[in-house]
Amino acid sequence: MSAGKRDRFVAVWPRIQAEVLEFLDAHHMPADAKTWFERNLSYNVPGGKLNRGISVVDTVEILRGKPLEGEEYFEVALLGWGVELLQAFFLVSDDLMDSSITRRGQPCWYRVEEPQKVGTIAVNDAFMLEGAIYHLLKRHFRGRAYYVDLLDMFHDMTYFTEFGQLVDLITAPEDSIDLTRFSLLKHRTIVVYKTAYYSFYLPVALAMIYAGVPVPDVMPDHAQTLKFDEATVPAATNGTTPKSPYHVAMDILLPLGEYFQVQDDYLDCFGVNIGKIGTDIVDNKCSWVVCTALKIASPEQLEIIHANYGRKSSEAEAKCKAVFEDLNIRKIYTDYEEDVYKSIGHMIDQVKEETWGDITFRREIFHSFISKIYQRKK
Ligand code: DMA
Ligand code: MG
Ligand code: MG
Ligand code: MG
Repeated sequence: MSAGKRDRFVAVWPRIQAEVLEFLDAHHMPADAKTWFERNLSYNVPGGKLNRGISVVDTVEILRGKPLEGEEYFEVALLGWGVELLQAFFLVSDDLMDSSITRRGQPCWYRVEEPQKVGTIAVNDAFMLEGAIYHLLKRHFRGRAYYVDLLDMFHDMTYFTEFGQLVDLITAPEDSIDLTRFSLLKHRTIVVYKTAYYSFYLPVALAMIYAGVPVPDVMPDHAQTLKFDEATVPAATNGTTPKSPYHVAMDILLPLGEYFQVQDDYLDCFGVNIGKIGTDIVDNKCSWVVCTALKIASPEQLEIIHANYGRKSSEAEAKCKAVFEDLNIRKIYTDYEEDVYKSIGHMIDQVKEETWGDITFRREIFHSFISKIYQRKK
């Protein structure tokens, strides 16, 4: 990604943050509450890679075939910051639930002690990050015909993410370690819901709604057709009716999001300087790494994994990692990455480009996305 693109996106954040905080003034909130929220926003929203937010801008520009200018740029960037606020809401709560230590190279928000201990106030702070999204949407889009489509999109993707977090968390209970609950199919259910919908489909769908790609009567959600016993996430419709561009986008972006979360799971175990300390082994998570290991481990190796996975000790964690090294999970991962990169590339090649007035649904939308994550190291 060019530095200029990122800088331009970051440059609108102060205005967005100021709009959010202005509303607390309008409600005569005490000064310390405003200062608290300001710190919450500054600490949790702008410090990440910003891929999700910038993808909203990229997608509208690709649909239009030209760069956005002035107030239009601001509006689209605001939708992008909406996705980043949603991400911050999920991460603040995820770190609390996962008992994580660091995020983006600094202590997780709930662990901050100065100038005042955050602790479980982080729960309310997460809710407020979410609340800011709807305040901003109302302020800027209340009168537009597509306002309700934007709202639905944020709400639906939020709900799906929460489904995914639920399955992630109950599949990893702290007190009962039972690896028979884990499989790559279970993993797919978890990651499509907890990551793919909001990280991949949401930014593109928002951009399509904003740019004016016609919204079908029934938006895709895969509930009818998403079968987790098949090798790839299948088509969103049965083929009798032509697919809407939203369906086409979902067909590509869910597998892409699955690949992204496999990378996240891999980096949790094998990454260096990823800005966060991996906790998946100690947290007993159904991660791609352990699911892959369980499939190929010898009886002796299985015994070591069973005895050490999900235990609250770094010795046990190290024993699991040693088995994962012996099983050559690193090599299996690089092969997986090549395969999935190729197969998603083929899916993109088959997208039919379509034009409505001055907007064109282009393959470039998906190329731009996959190039942001291919072989990522953090
Ligand atoms: C990420 O799962 C999903 C959401 C909705 C935050 P994770 O716990 O693997 O994320 P991380 O590795 O960033 O803690
Ligand atoms: Mg986590
Ligand atoms: Mg988690
Ligand atoms: Mg992770």
